[in-house]
Amino acid sequence: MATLEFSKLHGTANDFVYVDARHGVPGDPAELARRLCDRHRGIGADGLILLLPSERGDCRMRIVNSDGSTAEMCGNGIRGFAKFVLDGGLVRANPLRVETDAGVKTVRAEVADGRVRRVAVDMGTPEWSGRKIPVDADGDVIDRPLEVAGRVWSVTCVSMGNPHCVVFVDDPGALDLADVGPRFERDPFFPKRVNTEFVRVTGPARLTMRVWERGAGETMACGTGACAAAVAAARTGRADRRCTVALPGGDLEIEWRPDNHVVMTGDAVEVFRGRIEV
Ligand code: ZDP
Repeated sequence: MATLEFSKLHGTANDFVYVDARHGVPGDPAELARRLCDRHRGIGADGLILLLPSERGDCRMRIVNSDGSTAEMCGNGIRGFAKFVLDGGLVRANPLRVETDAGVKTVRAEVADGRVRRVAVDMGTPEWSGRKIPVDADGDVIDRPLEVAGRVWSVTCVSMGNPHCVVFVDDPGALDLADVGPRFERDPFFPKRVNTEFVRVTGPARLTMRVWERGAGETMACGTGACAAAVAAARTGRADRRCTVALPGGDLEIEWRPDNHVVMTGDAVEVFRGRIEV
């Protein structure tokens, strides 16, 4: 048995357990994530996020989904990560350069009364090339028909460091996501599985979406997913390059800059800190 200190934070209600793992963690991170994220037998979270040392940035973030799989990048999680690191004085740098499996991201924290409140993240550039996302297609996948769960959907695919499939629909609220989501996630068109966003364009600068996340199921929000929805909407002429994405857990502001970088801004909230025997 070992005692693990953790913080629990959320960004737009996408919640994570954060652990300073610069000196290691007890046992296997995948097993640890499954135990800690369990909402009945553990702390409860959509994923586990570890602070690690970095040679390329100020620090490194690793995200393990609640099912134990590893994700390359995590938009809501990286905002909480900045708050965890900066409020705790674990690393002192703002902007903070965070190494992820999707490259080094620059994170700017808005601080008020000595606490991080909102965070803007340069999420890098979208990757549209099918094989690189990866999806099982050559070239870009823009409004392409794909049959899943006995229905033909029009899908636009993009990587924001992790793979996304954006589907524009009239009424995301009417979908049986628990049925349709896993079928997208496990469809052979997506060799590394996929995060799927069901999006309604509600104005020239406003999208409403629900997300089924790879390795985590339906969540209240997905930062990389909101970026994916925004660039897919802009590229297909459905919305402006600057928009608000409304998710069940709250709003995210997304800007697809002229230099092709996507900047996401949203909240970062600490819920509690604690110790747990593992
Ligand atoms: O790519 C994946 O496996 C995602 N489930 C990772 C988590 C993404 C996240 N919800 C986000 O906000 O980008 C943290």
